[in-house]
Amino acid sequence: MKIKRRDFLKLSAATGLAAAAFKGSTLNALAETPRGAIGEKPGTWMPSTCQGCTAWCPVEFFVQDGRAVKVRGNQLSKANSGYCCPRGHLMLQQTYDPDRVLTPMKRTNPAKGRGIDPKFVPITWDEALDTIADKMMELRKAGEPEKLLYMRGRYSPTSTELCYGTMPKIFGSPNAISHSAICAEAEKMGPGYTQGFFGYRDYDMAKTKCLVVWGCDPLSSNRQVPNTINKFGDIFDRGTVIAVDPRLSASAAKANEWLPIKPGEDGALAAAIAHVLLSEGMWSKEFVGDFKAGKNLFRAGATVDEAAFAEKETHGVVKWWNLELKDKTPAWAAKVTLIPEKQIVRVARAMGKAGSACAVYMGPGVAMTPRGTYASMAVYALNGILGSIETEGGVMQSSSAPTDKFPSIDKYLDDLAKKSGKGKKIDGRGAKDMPAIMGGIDKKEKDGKVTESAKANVVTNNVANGMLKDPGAIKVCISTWTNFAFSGTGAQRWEKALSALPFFAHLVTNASEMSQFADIVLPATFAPTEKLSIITNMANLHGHMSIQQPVVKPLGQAKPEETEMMWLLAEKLKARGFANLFDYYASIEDPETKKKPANVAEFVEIAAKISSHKVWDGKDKMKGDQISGWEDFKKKGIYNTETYAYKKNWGKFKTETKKFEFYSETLKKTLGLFADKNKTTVDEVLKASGYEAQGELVFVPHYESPKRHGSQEEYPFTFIDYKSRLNREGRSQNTAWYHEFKKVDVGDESWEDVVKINPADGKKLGIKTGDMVKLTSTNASITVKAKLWEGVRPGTIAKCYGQGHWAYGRVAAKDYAKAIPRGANNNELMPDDYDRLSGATARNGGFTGVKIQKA
Ligand SMILES: Nc1nc2c(c(=O)[nH]1)N[C@H]1C(S)=C(S)[C@@H](COP(=O)(O)OP(=O)(O)OC[C@H]3O[C@@H](n4cnc5c(=O)[nH]c(N)nc54)[C@H](O)[C@@H]3O)O[C@H]1N2
Ligand SMILES: Nc1nc2c(c(=O)[nH]1)N[C@H]1C(S)=C(S)[C@@H](COP(=O)(O)OP(=O)(O)OC[C@H]3O[C@@H](n4cnc5c(=O)[nH]c(N)nc54)[C@H](O)[C@@H]3O)O[C@H]1N2
Ligand code: SF4
Ligand SMILES: [Mo]
Repeated sequence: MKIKRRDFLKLSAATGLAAAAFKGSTLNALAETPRGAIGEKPGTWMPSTCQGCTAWCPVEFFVQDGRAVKVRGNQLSKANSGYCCPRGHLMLQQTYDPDRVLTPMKRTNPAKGRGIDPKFVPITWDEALDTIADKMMELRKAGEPEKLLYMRGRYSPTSTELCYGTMPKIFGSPNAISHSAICAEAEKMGPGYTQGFFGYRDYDMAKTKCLVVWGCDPLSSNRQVPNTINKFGDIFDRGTVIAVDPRLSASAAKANEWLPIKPGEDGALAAAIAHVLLSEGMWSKEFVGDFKAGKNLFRAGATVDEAAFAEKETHGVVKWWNLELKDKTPAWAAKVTLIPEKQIVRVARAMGKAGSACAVYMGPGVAMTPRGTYASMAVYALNGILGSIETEGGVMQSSSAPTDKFPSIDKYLDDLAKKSGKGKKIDGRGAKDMPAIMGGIDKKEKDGKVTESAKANVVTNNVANGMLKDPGAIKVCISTWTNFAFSGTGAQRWEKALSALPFFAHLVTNASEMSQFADIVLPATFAPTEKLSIITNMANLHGHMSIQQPVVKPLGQAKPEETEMMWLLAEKLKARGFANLFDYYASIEDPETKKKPANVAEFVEIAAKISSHKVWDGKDKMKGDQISGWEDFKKKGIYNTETYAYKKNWGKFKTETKKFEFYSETLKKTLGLFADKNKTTVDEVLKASGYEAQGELVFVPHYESPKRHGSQEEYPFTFIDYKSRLNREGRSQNTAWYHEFKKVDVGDESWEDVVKINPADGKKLGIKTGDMVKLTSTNASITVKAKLWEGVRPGTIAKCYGQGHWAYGRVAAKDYAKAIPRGANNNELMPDDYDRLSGATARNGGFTGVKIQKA
């Protein structure tokens, strides 16, 4: 007898099968909820926003009897056309995860470390907040508020300002640390130092004639999965899809051309493609300009007179050719990249043929590597040669929806905050060997005088090193939505640093790895279904602003961490004589009624209204969707901007020359300012930060050889890390659906965490599919199951990021009580290293050498 899925659901509800699967802390909450098959009972679609990945999709939940039972894209969304990706559906299991933290908890075992039971006991919200406020006040009383560290992981782009941007500053600490440098910051260096745009790009996928996915797999991950799934198939009718990835990704499996590049050699391939495009006359005459005499003088090996070329929207193409490209022939690149010369030429020509309708979609695979800034510039600059910047079928700067800022905090900074807030940050940014100049130049005008300095970026993963080096530097740490003891490379350093931290409060949904070191754990709302906030993003040539709202009642005693928890904490600080944070929060004003918040609920709503009011209050004339009031916005859940206008920024790029800079005057100026501040030279800075280039080469996109931890002899394999299609960053692995459907990752297996090894290597090592193997790097060893697979070339091995949780919950970990991981965490294998010009953590580019032994 065949049982249909629908019948199975009914059967399981009737026999209590489903309830049995949810044994645990939320059993009672779940048992109270009436159940039935979807569609049998009336329900409502309620809009909210998914934050499973950085697409931040506007979605809708179907809610029956107070329970969310189904997910789809917001039908009004122009970014995802009403669809969500496979991992959007995991939100249901995440919301009702039986292992969620339901009440505040305090540690009763002072010993901290992996596998040491924290002996958490439930406490009241009051007790938890009293303790945190007491610890914070001790710092202010001792005159050392800078010893407060606030770390945020994933966040809401608007309400984060009320904590990350506000709380530490008003308190008096410079130590507000965001996760962004373990995310994808190095990727912004390419568009940043060529085009003056330090941000993520959008792509005209509906029109592109050639899509080059380079170091990312946009069908599975990256920043616009539903839009890519929607548009990808049609590109084949118009032209070519090219994938540059050392691993057979979902996009590579479908592409016309797959270039399984040797990890970390992207700068070489990009240089050779640029060489072909220039020497074969395939650059954009409209964007780049032309030789004055009309004849192409770009010939392999030959220097060109700068005066012979008249540039239009760009700056320094001839300098770039002379300094870098003239000798970077496809034959040269073939040797280092292992991509055949013929294929390099063929691909370059396909790109040239599509011209300004060729979009180079660059991802972290290129950039999140130890010398990633230059690879990022080299790959991104191809868009400049092709002239596909803001053109039909090309690459756009992101559209943004018009959020409003919260009022200035200046009035609320007391003398101590002003003094201590200016101190050195714990992440080491700005040192000679850690420039972290992602963001270019900061220009400030005061009393008619303009001062300039290099903008500093956060160096998230270096915080653990800072804490280990100076154990007294941080005494109190508050952190929201983070799991750096799992998500940062060299994760063991975080375990050590957190073990030594005197006081740590963690505001999260689940007691994952980092929470095991906490003194207090506070139950946070699961953002997409339980929190009120405003989210902005873009895709498909539209920006959008969408609401995130409690479509169901928060589980247990969960509260939103960025708004409600901060208000409650501010009240406690006020009761202890430090009122500035509370007074600031209480000063914000409802844009509609002009009322100030009288209580926490009003504060949360007013915050959301401030961020979003421009799109619904009718005072600003909106060019996109027309929305009549706050209630209408909550009902629709989304505002879409007008369509992105092509060539919008031509002639006014935010670079020093206002042009697209192949010779980056912007980088030259920024590095100059940085070197001056550190009383050294640009060449010294580059050397100290581990780059190869010196002199003029520093200012152009160029090839740097890949940096590798471990010698080829001792560690003969090169490790490739990538994201699962089902990873909701580090957060979906406690859902059963994650493991059940794991096989949707090309080459992966359900309920397993396999390392993929080329069959030729397997044969040499005597390893078969299913064998347990020990992988050893310079950092540590992990043990996992082997799978022989032809999707990686001999000499490289690939393993998905996401598994290896030893905490988090009873599905994510193999044995939560004994701290035994399910699978293995790549971040324990990979050492911590950085693209030091951006401060970003390396996880790609094959920087980890590995040896393989049978376990
Ligand atoms: N499914 C899914 N999607 C996500 C997320 C998620 O967790 N899951 N997270 C979101 C977030 S926070 C971010 S920051 C984005 C970014 O996420 P992605 O764009 O997915 O970036 P990575 O995970 O760094 O993936 C790196 C890619 O580069 C390849 N690669 C590794 N080394 C090299 C190399 O040397 N050269 C080249 N050319 N390629 C290389 C890998 O095989 C992989 O395909 O994704 C977002 N989207
Ligand atoms: N090897 C390797 N490492 C990586 C990556 C990779 O591709 N490979 N990707 C990197 C990238 S791009 C990123 S962005 C980072 C992400 O890494 P982090 O910023 O550390 O965040 P996560 O690990 O996704 O989640 C942190 C914790 O937040 C809690 N949580 C889950 N949902 C919610 C919620 O709704 N609200 C609150 N308050 N808490 C919640 C859970 O306890 C979870 O453990 O990881 C990076 N690490
Ligand atoms: S996981 Fe990402 S792509 Fe998928 S629905 Fe959520 S935000 Fe959109
Ligand atoms: Mo990220």
